[in-house]
Amino acid sequence: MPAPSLDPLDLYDVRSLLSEEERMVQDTVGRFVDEKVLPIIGDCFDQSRFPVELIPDIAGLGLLGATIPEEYGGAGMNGVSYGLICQELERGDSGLRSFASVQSSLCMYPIFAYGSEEQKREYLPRMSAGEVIGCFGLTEPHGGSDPANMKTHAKKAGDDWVINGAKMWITNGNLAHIAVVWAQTDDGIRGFVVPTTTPGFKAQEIHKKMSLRASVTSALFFDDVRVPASAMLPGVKGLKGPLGCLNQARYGITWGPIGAAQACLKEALAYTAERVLFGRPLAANQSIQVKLADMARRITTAQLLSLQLGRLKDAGRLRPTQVSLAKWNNCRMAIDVARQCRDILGGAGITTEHSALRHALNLESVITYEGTQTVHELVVGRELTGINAF
Ligand code: TGC
Ligand code: FAD
Repeated sequence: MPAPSLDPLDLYDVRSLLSEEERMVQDTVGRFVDEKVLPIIGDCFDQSRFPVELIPDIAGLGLLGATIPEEYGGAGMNGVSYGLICQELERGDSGLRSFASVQSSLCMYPIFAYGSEEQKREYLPRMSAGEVIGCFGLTEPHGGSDPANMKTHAKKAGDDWVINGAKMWITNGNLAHIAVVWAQTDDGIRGFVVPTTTPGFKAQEIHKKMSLRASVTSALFFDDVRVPASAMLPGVKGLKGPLGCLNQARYGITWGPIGAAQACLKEALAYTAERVLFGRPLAANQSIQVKLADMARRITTAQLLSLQLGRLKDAGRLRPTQVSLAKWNNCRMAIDVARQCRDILGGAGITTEHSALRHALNLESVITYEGTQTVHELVVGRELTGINAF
C-alpha cells in the first residue's frame, strides 16, 4: 500500500507532536478562521476596517487571555496552545492575531503578572470576555527601538499620578477601554492602567496605512491625565516590566507568521497546479518547484523552532534570546514566502482576491513591531559575544 502523502503545509508532521488538547485548540481556531475570517478579511483589508463583529466569537472561544488561569476568567491553556491560536489567527490575517496578542500578552499579562489582586479581579474576567479591550503604550514617536529613552512621565500629585506625554503606533488604540501605559517616574519606569475615558487622554487613529489595514493603529496623547494611586501596577519597576510583556507577545508572534506563510503556500500550490503556461501547469517547471520546496523547507524549520520554544516556555526555561532568534527567523521566513507567492501569482497576486500580498504587506509591520529584525539580531549577537552593540 502506498504511504499516505505528506501534508504540504506540515511536511514533518509537527502536528503529531501536539497533545490531543493542543490539536483540539488548533482545530477549533482553524474552523473559526475558515468559516468566519477568510470570507470577509480581504474586504476588511481593502476597507481598512478591523472586524469588530468577530470580537464576541474570539472571546467566546477563549482566545483572549488563553493562558491566564481560570480563576481570573482565562482559559488556563499552556504556551503551545497559545502559539497555535496565534498561528491559526494569523493564517487569517496578522490584524486578528495582533488584536489577540495585544489583549492577551500586552494587557492581560501585565495586569496578571504585576497587578494588585483588585486590578486582576476588576479587569481580567471582563477582558477575557471581550467586554474590556486594552491597548499597550510603550513606543514613543522619537524612537521605538530604544524604549529606555522614554519621555512620557508620571508625577505624584497627592495620592494621584498625573501623566503627560505621547505614544505612537498603538494597536487597538481607538478600540480600547483601557491603556496599559509605561511612563517615567522619579522612581524609574512604572506601568499604569488608564481608562481611556479619563480626561486628558486622546487616541487618534493612524490612517493611510499600507500594512495591517484590518487592524486599528493609533497615536495616544496624555495631557495632564490624572489617575489614582490604585491605577499603578505595583508588582514591577523598570524597563523589565514592559520587556517582560514583550517576551510573551514575541513568543506568540513566532507562531503567527507560520500561519500567514502556510496560507500563502497553500494558495501558490493551488494556483500553480491550475495555471497552464507554455502548454503545461506552472507547477511542472523546475524553477517553480524549487521555489515551492524552499518555502516548505523554511515553514518546516519555523514550525520546529516555535514548537521547541513553546515546550521550553511550558517547562519554565524560556530565555529572551531564544525568543529573539525565533521572532527574527519566523518573520523573515514569512515575509520572504509571502513575497515569493505574490510573484508566482503574477498579476492575480496584486488584488485582495488572493491573500499573498495582503500577508506580505502585513508582515512589513510584524517584522518591525515587537522589536525589529535588527534589534533581535543584536540581542542574539550580544548573547554570543557578551558585548552590547546597541
Ligand atoms: P536593559 O536596559 O539591558 O534591560 C532592562 C531590564 O529588562 C530586562 N530584560 C528583559 N526582561 C524580560 N524580557 C526581555 N526580553 C528582556 N530584555 C531585557 C533586563 O534583564 C533588565 O532587567 P534588570 O532587572 O536588570 O533591570 O535593556 P536591553 O539592553 O536588554 O534592551 C535593549 C533592547 C533594544 C533589546 C530593548 O530596548 C528592546 O527590546 N527594544 C525594542 C522595543 C520593542 O520591541 N518595542 C515593542 C513595542 S510593543 C509592540 O510593538 C506591540 S505590537 C503588538 C501587535 O500589534 O501584535
Ligand atoms: P526606530 O526605532 O526608529 O528604528 C528605525 C530603524 O533603525 C529600524 O530599521 C531599526 O531596526 C533600526 N535600528 C534601531 N536601532 C538600531 C541599531 N542600534 N543599529 C542599527 N539599526 C538600528 N508599539 C507599542 O508600544 N504598542 C503597540 O501596540 C504597537 N503596535 C504597533 C503596530 C504597528 C502596525 C506598528 C507598525 C508598530 C507598532 N508598535 C507598537 C511600535 C513598534 O514596536 C515600533 O515601530 C518598533 O519598535 C520600531 O520602532 P520605530 O518604528 O520607532 O523605529
